[in-house]
Amino acid sequence: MTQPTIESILHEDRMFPPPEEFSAQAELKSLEEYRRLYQEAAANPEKFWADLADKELQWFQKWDKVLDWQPPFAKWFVGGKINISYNCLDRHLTTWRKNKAAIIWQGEPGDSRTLTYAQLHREVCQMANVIKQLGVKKGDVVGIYMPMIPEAAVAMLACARIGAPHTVIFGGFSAEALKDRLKDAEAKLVITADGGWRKDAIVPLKEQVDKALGDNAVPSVDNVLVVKRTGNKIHMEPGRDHWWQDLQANAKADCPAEPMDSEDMLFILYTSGTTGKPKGVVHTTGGYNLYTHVTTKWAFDLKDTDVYWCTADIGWITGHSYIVYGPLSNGATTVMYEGAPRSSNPGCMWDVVEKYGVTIFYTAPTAIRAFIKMGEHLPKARDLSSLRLLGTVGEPINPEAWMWYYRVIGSSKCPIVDTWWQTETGGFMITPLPGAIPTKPGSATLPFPGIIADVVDLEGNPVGDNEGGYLVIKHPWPSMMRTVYGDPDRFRRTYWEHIPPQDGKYLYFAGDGARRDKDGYFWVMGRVDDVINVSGHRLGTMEIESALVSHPAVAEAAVVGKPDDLRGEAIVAFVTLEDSYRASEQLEKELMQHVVGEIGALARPAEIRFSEDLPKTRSGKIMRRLLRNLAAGQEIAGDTSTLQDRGVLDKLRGGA
Ligand code: 7RM
Repeated sequence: MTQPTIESILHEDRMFPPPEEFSAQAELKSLEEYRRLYQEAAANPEKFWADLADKELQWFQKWDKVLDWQPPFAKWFVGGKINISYNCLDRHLTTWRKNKAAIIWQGEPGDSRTLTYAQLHREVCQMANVIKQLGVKKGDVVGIYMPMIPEAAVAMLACARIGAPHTVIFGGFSAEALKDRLKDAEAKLVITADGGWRKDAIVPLKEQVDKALGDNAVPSVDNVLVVKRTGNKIHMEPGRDHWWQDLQANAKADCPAEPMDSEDMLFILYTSGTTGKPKGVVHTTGGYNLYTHVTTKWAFDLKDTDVYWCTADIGWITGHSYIVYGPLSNGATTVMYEGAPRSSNPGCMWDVVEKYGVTIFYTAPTAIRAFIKMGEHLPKARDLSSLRLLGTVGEPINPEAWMWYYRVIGSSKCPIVDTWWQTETGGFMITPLPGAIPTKPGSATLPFPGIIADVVDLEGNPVGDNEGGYLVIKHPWPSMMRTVYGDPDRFRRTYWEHIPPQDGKYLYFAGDGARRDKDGYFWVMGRVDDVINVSGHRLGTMEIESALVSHPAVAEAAVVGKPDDLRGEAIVAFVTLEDSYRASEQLEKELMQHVVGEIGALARPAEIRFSEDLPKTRSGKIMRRLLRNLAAGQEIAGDTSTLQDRGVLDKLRGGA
């Protein structure tokens, strides 16, 4: 079951209205209500967001101006003072939520922990004080390289509390990738753990940090704060490394939240793009807090009685917006799980649902496809009756996977919210509001109120119903990325000039292809650029190519995605070797391992094909389109007249 094609979903006309009982208790109860709200927001987005900012968040000082839009640079709630850690913690302490579970954590070897809002607040304050003690000041960047343990969320909230932007680096990234990101962000402090559990094994996170910082490779880093998690033996560098538990013992449990400017940087999160190194996506404080708050509340129909579980890792935007900030800002109970399904425990996800009575479950199509493969008997053997809403994110979902999710996990009674958004957008852009919008399997349905989305051609002209085009956003929104860290020019070029602005009108180019059906529903088809989506993780083909070429044996490399049943796409690398090297299975393994070392296991090629040459245009550009056809085992489609040497294709086909 590979990613849906336009042919397969053009014929998808199943429609699932929200269950009546669900709508009755939802904040938005009908399509008419949604449309009314949508129109109202579209007519005056600034007023719409300002009213919500007033109602939903606590400000130390109100803003002077809702939106300052100097395309493509936006400022929201200009002059306002706010702290997201305050909105996620302190304001709940004066209500009954003080002793409500904020985080329920299920650790991998079987341990677990629940932190109430009061306890979480205390621990965040302690860490904030420790971070300050280690010399971190407002504006200093802190790197977070952590397993899925509560201290990961504590670290983020502690940084936010004192105004130190965090940059979370996914624990699956290699030392090399970690180093690049810490360097680019000029991090002062790294927060990590002695290790984390990953499918029955310990991931040596601290060892990776040591490697990344070795030879003073990141001179900005003065200190490393290490959380004891697994108890495995690690090296502690005197003067640089500190145990969190030691410093916590003497840390004060009170630390006032710093009043931040709305536009102060909250975090940098690196994400893959078409060219060059991953870019640091910059998000700021006020608009991000508002948008993640409101989208969590409406798209998940969040109630105080919910036990909400998002299965993402904190290292991705989904973990930032929808494990930590959105849910906690709403005073919700958010579940964190360190484990993952694996052959030794294939039903573990359903055990977590049953154990905690999870009511809202949010995961990725790649996980759903894995659940399907592991078999219905696993969820069927558990009591999943607590579930009332399901969500999906990360890539287009195949209608058949959607149907399985609906029937087997949701017992044909839970609405499914298919949420389309990106690291860059900060929060959901196109998503059902589950009490109001009928769903269609495979469609993210309609834009969130306040979001003006469209499908256009390369000139920016809207295309007709069911015609493919580029997905764009036509008006700024509060949680939009503000810039690429240290490279505003790249921000402008990548997102705002791909489709040339007309009469000063800038369109945000998402990099996705989409179509809109006669009901106005959006069907996202996937990336139109050289970004591949492996198990819901974004990887730039350029990054993987650069990793390959950095190996002495490799002369040239071209990387493409090929359809894959489980992962959506799998990485196929075409490689030409330096003269003194010969292709071998041994070398193939070595190159795969090399990519893992440069980027991380998530970038390991599924296949490496050695070739004497790569198909190129006369001007020397590698024709990836042809390689994609070859990798997928398809006939070469489209025009090959620009190909420099047609013999190359025959050779590649023969050799494949
Ligand atoms: C949240 C996240 C973003 C890219 C995006 C799309 C794809 C995400 C959906 C989807 C179809 C969805 N951030 N994508 N959600 N495609 N339907 N519901 O995934 O920055 O890592 O990736 O993911 O291609 O551009 S991300």
